[in-house]
Amino acid sequence: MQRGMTRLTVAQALVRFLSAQEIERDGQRGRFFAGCFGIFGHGNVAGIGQALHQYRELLPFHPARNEQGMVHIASAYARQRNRLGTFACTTSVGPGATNMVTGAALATVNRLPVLLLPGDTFATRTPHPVLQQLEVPHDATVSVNDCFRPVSRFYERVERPEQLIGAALEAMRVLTDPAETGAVTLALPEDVQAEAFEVPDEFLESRVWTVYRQPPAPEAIVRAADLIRTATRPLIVAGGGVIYSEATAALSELADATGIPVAETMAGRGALVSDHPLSLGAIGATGGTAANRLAREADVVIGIGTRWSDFTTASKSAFQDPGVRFVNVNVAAFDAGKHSGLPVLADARVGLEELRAALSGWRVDGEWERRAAAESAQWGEEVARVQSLDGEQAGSPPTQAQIIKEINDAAGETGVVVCAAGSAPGDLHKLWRARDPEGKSYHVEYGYSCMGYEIPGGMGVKLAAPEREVYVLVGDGSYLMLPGELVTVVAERVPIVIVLVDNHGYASIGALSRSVGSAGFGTHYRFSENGSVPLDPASTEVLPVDLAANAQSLGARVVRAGTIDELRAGLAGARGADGPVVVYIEADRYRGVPGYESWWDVPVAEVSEEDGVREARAAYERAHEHQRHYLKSP
Ligand SMILES: Cc1ncc(C[n+]2csc(CCOP(=O)(O)OP(=O)(O)O)c2C)c(N)n1
Ligand SMILES: [Mg+2]
Repeated sequence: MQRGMTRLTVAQALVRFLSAQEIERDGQRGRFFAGCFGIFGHGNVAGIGQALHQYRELLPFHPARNEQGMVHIASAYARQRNRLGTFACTTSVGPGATNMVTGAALATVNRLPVLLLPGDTFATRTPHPVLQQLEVPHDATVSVNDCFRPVSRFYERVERPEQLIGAALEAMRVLTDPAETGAVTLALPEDVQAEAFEVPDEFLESRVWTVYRQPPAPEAIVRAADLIRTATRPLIVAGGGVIYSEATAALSELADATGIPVAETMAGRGALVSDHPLSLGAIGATGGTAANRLAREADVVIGIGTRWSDFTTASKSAFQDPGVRFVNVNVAAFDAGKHSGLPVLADARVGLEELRAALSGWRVDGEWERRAAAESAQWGEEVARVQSLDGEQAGSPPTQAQIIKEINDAAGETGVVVCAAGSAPGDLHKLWRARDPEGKSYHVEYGYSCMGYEIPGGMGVKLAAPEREVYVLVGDGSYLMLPGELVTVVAERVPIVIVLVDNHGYASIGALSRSVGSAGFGTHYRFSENGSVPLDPASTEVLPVDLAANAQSLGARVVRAGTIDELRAGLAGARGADGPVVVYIEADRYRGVPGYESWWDVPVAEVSEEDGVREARAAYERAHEHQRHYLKSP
């Protein structure tokens, strides 16, 4: 054996490498991989599984229940840590591996680092076809892991041991680069995992990856400041990049110095505390009147760390000024170029600080500032009105708006709400009062809006921030997608509060379906009209399903709340628990929070025999006229 070399299996070398990776930003340094989640099968148990066991002191292992769920845990952890840490995820070959594809897409869409280590079929191909292998007759190099290619920011199949070294370093470069990050997949054939090779000791030594704060090009800042100075109705749109870059203080300083009002995307919600005088709150399809009215008139829109999703832009109808122009401060060139914007390629914090310096002495038109204050005050009244609408008094269960208010109050300044899909994200986006100056109280995964993210997501947040209280808001539909991960939360003794809102089906899609003329078809949990046994006409509408009992059977402490008062008591009683507490509550399916002067492009059937659809199509065509291309160059 050569000097400076150690003979290890590929899996052992990889586990040791992962445990030695560190990340640093602003002089703060820490380990990058908090551990490894996994589910073992023949495709990883003898390779990665053996290595994780041998080095369990170096890289803590956590068993998960569903491979998708464990990727969600890693994504949520990474988001809460502002992308300065994550978990690795190991699976067997075949179904275990492909179960991670949805998680990979979620991470990549949201630009969150996760390292995926799916097992793969033999590099030698000798025993093929192995259990769970997909055979592709015309291409022997294909395996199901090729599904990871479009959803990964870096993909490699390690077919020979020596390949591991380059692959691992490239994986780390991508994971720790804020402009490139997302899911990174290293597919590991099961024979290669167990194969030994001479590993250079340097590969195993501690390695620090520094996240530098990319400064903007000086000319770009001059041009951006010149453009903003010409504006009479400028608007800042704060995205997730503001929070990941820890730029919330820089944002409020820029707003204070210039008087430019701030609207927030889903990922950027909470970038400015809600009681800041220039906070307009949520913008876009799930936005409020303050942000949406000012957006309609804005002449220069300054996007900071946003990827301009259709929810933010109201499907490109939010900004209606004919000459509207965009400045995009973003660490990713891909996003900085959107909407024909003036690209300011930079870290959000440095970009905001330099913009403030370049705009020194300039202040927004007083009329616009007064407008912002008036709209903001009016929106605050509307939020209070909506949250005072009492379902119970109307003889029905509490409304979701009321439930959100209780969670918001319980969460205080630093508690975190976690959510992903259904009607709750839109309601939260509109109603949440953000109080944490670091902008970490609002964790709604709305890039992929993946049902099932909520419970594993809450666990990831709590692992990343044990000092914060975590409140998961999950609908009955989302709960049923991935309830098994509750067992992981129980096993790991993670004290989070899960508010399970049962409205007997997909209230959100039901409302959407009614709005496109399809009467809520297929969105209500009830006995099927096409069921195997003829439907008893006297049967009740609600299915005999007890989700609270389900959660209890999975090991959680469960509180059944029938009223808002019982919800409040349940939330208070959950404090100090040593594991998850599920507060189950039924909510009014139909008394939802309305939309506010916005639109979402969901195409309606152009021809139909149904009157409702024809009416919806006519409304769709009228709304569509407001869609823009934003082609005007800055
Ligand atoms: C994995 C996945 N499948 C489908 C969808 C489409 N979808 C969005 S919301 C929703 C219904 C969610 O139901 P629930 O969690 O009960 O929330 P509610 O709409 O009732 O508030 C569906 C099916 C999705 N977002 N994610
Ligand atoms: Mg529901």
